[in-house]
Amino acid sequence: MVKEEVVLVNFWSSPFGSRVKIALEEKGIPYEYKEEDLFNKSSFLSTINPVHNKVPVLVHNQKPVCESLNILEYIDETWTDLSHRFLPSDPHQRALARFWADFIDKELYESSKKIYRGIGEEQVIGKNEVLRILKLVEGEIGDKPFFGGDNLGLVDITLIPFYSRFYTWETFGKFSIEEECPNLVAWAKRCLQKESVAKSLPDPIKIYEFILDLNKYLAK
Ligand SMILES: N[C@@H](CCC(=O)N[C@@H](CS)C(=O)NCC(=O)O)C(=O)O
Repeated sequence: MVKEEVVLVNFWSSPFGSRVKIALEEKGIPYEYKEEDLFNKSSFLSTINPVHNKVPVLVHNQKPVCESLNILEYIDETWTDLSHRFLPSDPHQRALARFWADFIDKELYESSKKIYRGIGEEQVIGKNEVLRILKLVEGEIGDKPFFGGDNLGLVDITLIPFYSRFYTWETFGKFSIEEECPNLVAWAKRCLQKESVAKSLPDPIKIYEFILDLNKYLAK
């Protein structure tokens, strides 16, 4: 068998990078981890992601794949024989999973930034937007253990990295996500029981401290 070379280029706090870590862990794919200093980006990053110059990038046998959702689908399509599939086989179910993953991807990060970067009215807007998104998403779990059914699927892997940021959002925004979205928090706790998730998510306190420092750095 040809030896696979799998490298993940990432920055430790990235929720997008955590998605890729979870996917690789779920499939049991051995990989090399390369931490990229986003405050002093390497020339390697611009070689492997010349369009966006962002992490994560998965380099599989020297071929880079960019954009976390694209990487998740690439992993799912490349290692089909390992573990379960992240995307359902039914085309309509697959379209729905892609819809929700895309919705989370486009909306949640940007709205959440208003909570910890904004002040006054902007912060309130961010909090309301985040709760609207989380409540819509929560409605999609239904009575399944995971969005993907009995296993983690595309939507679970897209959303769960943001759980590490709930503490930051709640502390800055002075609200409780568990009070507003109890089923979603129960889902997140279920996800954390999976080793693939537990070992891929950064510590919420470290994220909070990092964001405090980043806010100071950006204010300079
Ligand atoms: N849509 C991208 C987002 C990636 C992204 O925003 N990465 C951030 C780290 S969390 C980054 O590399 N930022 C560096 C920069 O913006 O210069 C994905 O899903 O992979």
